[in-house]
Amino acid sequence: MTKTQAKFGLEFGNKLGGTDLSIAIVASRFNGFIVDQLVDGAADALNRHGVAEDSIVLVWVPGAFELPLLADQLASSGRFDAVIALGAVIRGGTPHFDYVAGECARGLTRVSLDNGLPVIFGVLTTDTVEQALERAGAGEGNKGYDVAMTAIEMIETVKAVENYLQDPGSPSR
Ligand code: INI
Repeated sequence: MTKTQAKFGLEFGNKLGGTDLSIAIVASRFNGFIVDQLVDGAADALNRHGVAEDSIVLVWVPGAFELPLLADQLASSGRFDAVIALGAVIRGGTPHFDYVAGECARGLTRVSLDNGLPVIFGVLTTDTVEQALERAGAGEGNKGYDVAMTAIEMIETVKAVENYLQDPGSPSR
């Protein structure tokens, strides 16, 4: 995540702080040997940023196509600050790659906008298993880690803008 210098008197974003957050993760079992590593990466990021383990719920679904439905169930419950969707769609072994990957992305976007909640896209879409594994490594280069950071940032930014819009005079951003 790139940090940018503030350019204006009023700016939002770039804030990270995970305490008191409740996060739902929905993950697909298809290509589970890769998705497991994304889940580990996400757990690592959330843990390092102070999200309590008992404030994280993990739900498994069969494949990436099923992610939007469960993401919607979790998002609409009102219990979570964000939903992180994790999966791996690999073109090599997937004649219907475009349908699975496309509908998954479209569905998750809809869930986010319909519920007004950050729904974070942590679904790898690659040509090969090797490319997917490269993005699911330990430490640097783990998409699960990266999208968990995106979730924390988006929660903070949405809240800050919400507070500002409700009370533009308030100094807390
Ligand atoms: N699901 C994935 O998550 N990744 C894939 O690569 C994949 N392939 O290769 O087909 C895949 N298919 C299953 C799909 O997500 C649904 O579970 C299935 O179509 C039932 O709705």
